[in-house]
Amino acid sequence: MEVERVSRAQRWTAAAFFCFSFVISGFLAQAQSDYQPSPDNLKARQWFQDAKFGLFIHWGVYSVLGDGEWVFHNRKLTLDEYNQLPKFFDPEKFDAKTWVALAKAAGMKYITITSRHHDGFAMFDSKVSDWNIVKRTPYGKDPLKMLADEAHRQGIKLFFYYSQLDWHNPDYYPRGATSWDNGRPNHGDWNAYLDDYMDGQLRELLTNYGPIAGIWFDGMWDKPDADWHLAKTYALIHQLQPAALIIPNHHQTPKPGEDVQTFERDLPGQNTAGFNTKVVSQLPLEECNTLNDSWGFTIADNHYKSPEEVEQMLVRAAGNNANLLLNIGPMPNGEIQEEFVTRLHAVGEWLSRYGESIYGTRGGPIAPADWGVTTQKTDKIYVHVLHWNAKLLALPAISSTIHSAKLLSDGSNVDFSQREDGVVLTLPDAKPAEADRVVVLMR
Ligand code: JFZ
Repeated sequence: MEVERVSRAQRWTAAAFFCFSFVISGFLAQAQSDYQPSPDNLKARQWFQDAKFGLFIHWGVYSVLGDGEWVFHNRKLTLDEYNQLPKFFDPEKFDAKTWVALAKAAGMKYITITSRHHDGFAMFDSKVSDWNIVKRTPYGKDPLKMLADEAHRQGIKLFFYYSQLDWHNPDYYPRGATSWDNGRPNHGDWNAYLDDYMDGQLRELLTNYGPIAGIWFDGMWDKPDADWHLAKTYALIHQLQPAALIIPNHHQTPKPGEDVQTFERDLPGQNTAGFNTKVVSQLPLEECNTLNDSWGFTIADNHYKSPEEVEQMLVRAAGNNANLLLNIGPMPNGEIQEEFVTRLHAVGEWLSRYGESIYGTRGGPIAPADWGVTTQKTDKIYVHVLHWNAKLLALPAISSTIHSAKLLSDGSNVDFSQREDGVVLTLPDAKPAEADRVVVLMR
């Protein structure tokens, strides 16, 4: 009897294992063209849309030169020249706790950090290649591990930016639009680059750092016509961490397997930057933008946005049903410059008062316009008045009946009249340096 039960259990295990491996291999082999997001993934998308605000961090050995993350390319350096940079990268002031606490103080719910940028330099402990922070720098430690541990501890989610474009690895061949003669040979193994090197590193990132909220890809635009083996890479990610969101900065219509559509320095559908798509998909949306004009640490960039400008940027993103991923470029010593810190604290203070009209909302029922935007949550419509000097603001018609209108800041009543062709609000005067007058409409 005992024996019988064991063997039956074993048969079941074997059968289950057979089915499991069949499903997994089938899943991996098959294109993600009939991609059905997993329940965990769908839940993560909801979380993402509710989160609204994230911290983008561009940090790498390029930070040493204080001239942005494109310095390798912009100065047309050779491999031999650039290879010296890691020797000077020693961020003795880096403190994961401080970074995570800063993001939290700013009211941000996630961090997206460069695990490697176009220079291909891994800012983490990678066994796939020694072109990484542990092997090549005097620092010798893995800051992403410390950041991941700290993010988990403080309850903030972590995404990894990963550049598919590579200016360093010879197997990134044939090279792309941004290539220059930096001393790489004129041959290389593209398939090895994708399947061994890139997928190998992604496997490390999704295995060794606990739950990762997603991968933020960048650089496909360097070789728009190449076969990037996307189905394979995306399947690998979803297999290793089903909830992880794939966010590609390829500036194209989303492809199967992708979970969030991102827009660089632009609101969804507005292509002022010149390289974004005007197609806005049904996926969760994100806008990334900079706090000054740069991504990576740039010593000569003093063009900081004011706290009010940043608050308005966040509000406009939310009103367009999108998140804002706001960037800082920390210094090579691991510190974050004061100009970033004060602005992030100011936005966090603003969010502590107005967060209700941002977090957990979706784009409102009224189309975004020059005067401002709307967000909505259950029975509330938040009218964000960003750019309007007149006393009366006439909004387009709203299908539901409005029962009351109040200022979010102090709960005072706002006079309004609803007619078939619109809603007219009598606005209070704007206070000096007030980024946003928020009127809450109850429907
Ligand atoms: C890309 C990166 O090149 C940049 O360094 C930064 O990481 C940013 C978030 O993403 O920026 C781009 C990408 C593509 C174009 C321009 C900037 N493009 O196609 O013109």
